[in-house]
Amino acid sequence: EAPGTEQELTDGFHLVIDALKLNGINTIYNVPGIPITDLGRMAQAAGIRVISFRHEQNAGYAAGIAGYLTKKPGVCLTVSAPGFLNGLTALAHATTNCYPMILISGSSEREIVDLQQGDYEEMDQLAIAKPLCKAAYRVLHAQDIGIGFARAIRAAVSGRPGGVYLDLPAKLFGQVMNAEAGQKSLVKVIDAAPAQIPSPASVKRALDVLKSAKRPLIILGKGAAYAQADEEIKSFVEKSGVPFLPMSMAKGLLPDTHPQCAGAARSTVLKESDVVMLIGARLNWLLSHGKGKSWGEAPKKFIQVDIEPKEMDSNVEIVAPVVGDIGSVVSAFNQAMGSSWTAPPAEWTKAVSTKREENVAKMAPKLMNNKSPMDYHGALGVLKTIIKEYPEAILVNEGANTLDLARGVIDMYRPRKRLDVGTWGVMGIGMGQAIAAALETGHPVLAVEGDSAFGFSGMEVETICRYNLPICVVIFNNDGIYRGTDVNGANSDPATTVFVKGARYDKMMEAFGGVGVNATSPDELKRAVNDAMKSGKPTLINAVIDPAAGSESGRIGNLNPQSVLQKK
Ligand code: OXT
Ligand code: MG
Repeated sequence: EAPGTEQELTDGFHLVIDALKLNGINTIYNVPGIPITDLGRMAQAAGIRVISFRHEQNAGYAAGIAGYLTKKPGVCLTVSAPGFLNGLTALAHATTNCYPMILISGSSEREIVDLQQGDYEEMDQLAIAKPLCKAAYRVLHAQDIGIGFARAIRAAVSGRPGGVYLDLPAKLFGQVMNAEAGQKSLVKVIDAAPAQIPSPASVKRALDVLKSAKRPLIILGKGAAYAQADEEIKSFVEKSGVPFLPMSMAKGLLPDTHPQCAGAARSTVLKESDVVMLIGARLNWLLSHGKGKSWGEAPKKFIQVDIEPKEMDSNVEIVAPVVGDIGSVVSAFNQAMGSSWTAPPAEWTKAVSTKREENVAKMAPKLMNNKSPMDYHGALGVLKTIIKEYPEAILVNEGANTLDLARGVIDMYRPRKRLDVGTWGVMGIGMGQAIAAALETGHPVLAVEGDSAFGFSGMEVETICRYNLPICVVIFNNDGIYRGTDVNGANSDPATTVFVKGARYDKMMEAFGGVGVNATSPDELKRAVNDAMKSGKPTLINAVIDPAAGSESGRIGNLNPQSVLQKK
């Protein structure tokens, strides 16, 4: 090299940051430490939002739900072995729920790890991640960073979205290369999630089956919400005149108060329908696998719309599979239906709406009680009104009774506003999802949490205060898991499902400068939540619930195995 022509250099740190920015990824959910502390610092300096959590699992759940809300991969960045493992639950959760997410973990020296010589945080992370995600890659050379990120992004969002693992060994960050060559090595991913157009024959078959129905039903899953084809879906459902049942996170795709909504007549429509069209919903345990008691005796035909061909016939025969992305499929339906679609028999739609009105009327008086301590319905009646007044607010929800009753009681009005435990029924998503929802959407968040559920991510209230996020956490404090009334007959240890009686979770929020409120009646709860929604200040309300009000496992107590020897 001639003197005075010193070449410009770049390194692994900068190439990682440039690769993210080039692909429009502007937020990282992170817990710092060796070997990625400086990466976080430099990313922040380069204009990326680096949100620093207290535990990687919560950062991971934040990244996953960010992916769901934005259709861009949510990125979680962790340290090696233990940090990686802490993030892994969230990665597996993202894959199961079809959220696009990339878990990036720093890792230790390959040479030492592979010879198992006991390196700092030694672990073969790539091998461990592989079975739990859609794809897993390791980048060993700085010049491969561009390709590594391109593969990770494409794998996360294309086809059925999911979790991707990207392993970045510590050594990679310091590797130096020519800056221009480095820039050229980066890849801006083109058309990361290409439309998947359904075959015309499959579209016709599906509509023919739907047309032949006497008692049709449409089930909308969170895949339909993810698609962001809200207008197409709404006009399809309305044009068809078919009653629709939203799965938990599909609530609000069309308002729960829509005249065709069958949410409050769930048992009736599952049992009595003769043709069921699934749109972005899977026939897993949440739909009793499409068979058995909940589906009734009458023969049933299933139409399924899904981007993943392997989903078809997974549990029962699908007579009309339609493989494609939901936006493309539903717009093909709309086109093929033309203007001459005949609504389903009035006998059926009338029966469904009558059942719905009956159930809604039955519930209404329960929501108006002003008992103290509160029961679930009294407290939820208040929150139902608040979501009606703030339909843009995002509802995060976890627990058992707290989850199942809130799902039924709180009507949703807009798409992707209800974020909950998803396919696994996992506790711990609360604060991570609330934080990401606030950051990614700018809307206020109401997190309705069982006291047990909250415990899985409770330390992140500090994160909420640190970033001053418009999040109102309401803890349904019934002194325990399902109920606070269990007793241990054998010794002086507390029963396994009960917590400290009369705990004051609101003090946790105060410890970090947020607003804490103890609410013992629906009136007090209403005032406190309204104040929080108005002020946008980080708030935690300890809502005192009657410890005897809940039931075992909420609505899914039937899934508990029973001992024949010992009756509960
Ligand atoms: O038609 P019918 O008559 O059937 O009536 C239905 C609707 O028509 C009607 N409905 C309405 N009526 C009137 N008005 C309106 N608006 C209306 N809307 C609906 O109501 C009924 C019910 O409707 P729904 O809900 O749609 O139907 P159903 O039959 O319930 O649906 C079935 C399911 C399966 C689809 C549904 O139940 C569902 O989605 N369930 C999800 C359940 C779930 O995921 N639960 C979480 C896991 S439970 C357990 O595992 C817990 N753990 C263990 C644990 C976990 N999970 N994770 C980890 C990491 N570690 C451990 C723990 C620790 S829960 C838990 C903590 C619990 O304690 P907390 O303190 O947090 O919570 P509390 O219980 O409050 O104390
Ligand atoms: Mg509880």
